[in-house]
Amino acid sequence: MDIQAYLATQKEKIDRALTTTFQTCADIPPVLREAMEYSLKAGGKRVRPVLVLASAAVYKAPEEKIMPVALAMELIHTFSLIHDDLPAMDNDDLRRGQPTSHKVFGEGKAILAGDGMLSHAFFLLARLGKKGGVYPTLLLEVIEDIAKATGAEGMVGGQVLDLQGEGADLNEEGLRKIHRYKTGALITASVISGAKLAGAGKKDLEHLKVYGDKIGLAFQIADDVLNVEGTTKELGKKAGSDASLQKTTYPSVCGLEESKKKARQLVEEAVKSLETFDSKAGSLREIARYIIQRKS
Ligand code: GRG
Repeated sequence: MDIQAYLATQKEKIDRALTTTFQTCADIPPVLREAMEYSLKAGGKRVRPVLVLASAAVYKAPEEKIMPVALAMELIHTFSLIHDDLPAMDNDDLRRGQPTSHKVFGEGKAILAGDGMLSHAFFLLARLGKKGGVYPTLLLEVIEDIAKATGAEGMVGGQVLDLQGEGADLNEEGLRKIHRYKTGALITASVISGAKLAGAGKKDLEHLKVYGDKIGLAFQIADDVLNVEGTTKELGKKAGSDASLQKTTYPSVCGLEESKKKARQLVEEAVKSLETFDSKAGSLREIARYIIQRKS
């Protein structure tokens, strides 16, 4: 398959759905709507929603049924980026090639735009129960998984460990833990939620969890490498920021070449975890390979 063409098609569909997601919410204050749409429209690779749709496609689920979950994952991710860029956290001026939310709207509105997105994500998920076609207990399980992956035992917890780790002398194990929480949890939840709602069985879900965990870690290692090797223009965010913040990263602990080797190994293991799946898992296999080949 042509992974670039596949990703472009999926991204276009997701972008289209994202632009209409607030349309039915008439009461959003205009400036808040503007701030939320600003960050969503700024771009982004849409890796998490692509994963939701790709894992559901393994079970031939209709895309329109799964799309709200895909949008929810992108909303949660974009919320995390807005908050991550704040002066109290990484203090970044550039994201997705544009000035960060707080630079344009001020810190207060940027925080609230992130809060609004997080709430809207769970609104979309809960509304799936009303639309029918999803067993309430299954939906609740998916909402539980996503809430856990987002919160204190997932991404938010990972961000706290990341803040604590600035300037600290972390070893690879400590770093792996931060990456697994901060980045991996949401990636794994994307894979699992799409598959669960599409009807995946217990055994498949176990394999998909291994796949998600492996690509999640590979994704963050690739991000650490790109922060060293990429340019600000390519990345759409400040290159070299990890070193300026004295962050412990894979390249700082293991060196650049060893980090790349580890990422390649994880991708191989991720692909291997899908060996019992047929050709319908082809997109998941290619996404795993793309994750370490990307330039942004
Ligand atoms: C303060 C409540 C509260 C939450 C904050 C900030 C945060 C939680 C979590 C940080 C999440 C974060 C920035 C993780 C790093 C993961 C990462 C590699 C982000 C970049 O993802 P890409 O490359 O970005 O998918 P695009 O722009 O393509 O979507």
